[in-house]
Amino acid sequence: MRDYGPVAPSSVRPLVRAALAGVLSAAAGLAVAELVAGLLGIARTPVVAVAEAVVALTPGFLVEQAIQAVGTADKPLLLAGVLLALLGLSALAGVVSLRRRTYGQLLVTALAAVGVAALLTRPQTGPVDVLPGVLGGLTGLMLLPLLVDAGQRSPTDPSAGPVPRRDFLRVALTVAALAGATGAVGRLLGGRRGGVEAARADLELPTEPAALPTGVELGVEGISPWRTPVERFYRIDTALILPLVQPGEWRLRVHGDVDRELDLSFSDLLGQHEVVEAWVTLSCVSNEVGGPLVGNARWTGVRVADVLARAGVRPEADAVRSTSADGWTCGTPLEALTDGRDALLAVAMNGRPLPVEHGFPVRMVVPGLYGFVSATKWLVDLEVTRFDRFAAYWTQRGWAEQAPAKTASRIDVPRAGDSVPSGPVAVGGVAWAQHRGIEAVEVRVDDGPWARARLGGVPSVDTWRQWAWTWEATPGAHRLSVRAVDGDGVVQTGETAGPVPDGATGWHSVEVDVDG
Ligand SMILES: Nc1nc2c(c(=O)[nH]1)N[C@H]1C(S)=C(S)[C@@H](COP(=O)(O)O)O[C@H]1N2
Ligand SMILES: [Mo]
Repeated sequence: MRDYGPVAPSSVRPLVRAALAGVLSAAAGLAVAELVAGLLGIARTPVVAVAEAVVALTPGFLVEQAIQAVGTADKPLLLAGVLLALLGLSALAGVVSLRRRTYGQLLVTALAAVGVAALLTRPQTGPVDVLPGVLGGLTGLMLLPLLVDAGQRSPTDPSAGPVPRRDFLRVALTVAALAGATGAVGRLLGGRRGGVEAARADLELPTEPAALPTGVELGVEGISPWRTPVERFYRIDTALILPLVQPGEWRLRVHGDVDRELDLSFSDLLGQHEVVEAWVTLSCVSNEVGGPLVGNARWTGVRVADVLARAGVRPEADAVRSTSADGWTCGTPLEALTDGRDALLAVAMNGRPLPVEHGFPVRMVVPGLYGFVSATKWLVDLEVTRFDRFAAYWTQRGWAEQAPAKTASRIDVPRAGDSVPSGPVAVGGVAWAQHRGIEAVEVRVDDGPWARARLGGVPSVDTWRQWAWTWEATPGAHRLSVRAVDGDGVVQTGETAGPVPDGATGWHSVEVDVDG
């Protein structure tokens, strides 16, 4: 690493320039973060995430005092504080770069890491959501040494004098202008997300926050909550750029093998059809045995069957090809949409408008089928057709054409690798076989006999069911396994298979240590 040597204490100019270089590289990083967030429809920039994390980490009484002291200015003030701290530390990064370039870069990396970490702690964030932080950080990291160099005497020719002020100013102003323009474009694009969030907040839907049906919770610590909170609901889709659809601009086209094509607005959809609610468990075909890609929510919407009936389905059809605002497609058997089950064009999840990530303003939910063949988010098009005339997105990529959800069960507690005391130990989890229901759940220790678990209640055959069993644990290493019996009396298969092409099978088991 190159060194600039000691800075003459009499000269403040190098320090000021280096500090400015730090501030400018941070500004450029922020601008890139803003642009990436705006482009991809990501809700939070790193600065906002850090501000939110500060609130989350600050004791409640302090937050309240602060709000009382400054009133509604609390948020702008907090954001300004985070920004100032960032710029101050970035100025410092510039200055310490004079000593050693790596010091400055370490500091910038640390600042970016704080931003990324804050993004990761926010609800509803996946790997894509940290991109603004990562790319913004890289921008700062790249620019810092370049800008520091631009302000100091030529490192290759130390005999040359200091860089003339005019030259440094030109570089600084160029970077500032580029950062400003980039940030402004990012803001503009980001405003779309803000606009859709505002429309979502204003939306009045014929639903209320979802109350739990009675008896669904067994009250055993460690079992997944029966109703999955929206912010903990798994998210799977191919959308790098989140589709942002205003309900006021949303249209649903219904066409293909129908007597009358339909072109519905959001208010047509809700105004011309009965609005119904249903608890439905949604699972992803990619879920491994024991995996997290499953959730249960109360969905509000209108029946797909009602919309199709108005269009008039022709007899030759056997499928519906649905398409999202960003061109993703899926194929669903017409039968599953019209046989009386709660196959919905859903507008709300747990009593609130769908989150943007979960398909706002309208998505499909069909009990009994994996998401990739039924649960189109950001839905805009329903084509009544035949399976032999098309292949949907994932079917083109080697996954099945039709995929009923397979019977599955999961041990939530104890967790793999846990140590538990000997004596009675609560074992429990969830089991699902959507639209067939769960009739029984059985647990076994090592290769012992299968024992029947207690079951939580359910409002229908379309949701998962909590189960629990009390184990008289004996010291040593043990393996707990679970299997379910579906509503048709079929025992979940123990044969193991991976997710491709139509869902994983096998019994979930966990190894635990029982203390002596
Ligand atoms: N538009 C769109 N809809 C989609 C997908 C997608 O990639 N794009 N993925 C599907 C898959 S594979 C699943 S499992 C569910 C997941 O829904 P969720 O993210 O609300 O949990 O959405 C389905 N709907
Ligand atoms: Mo999926």
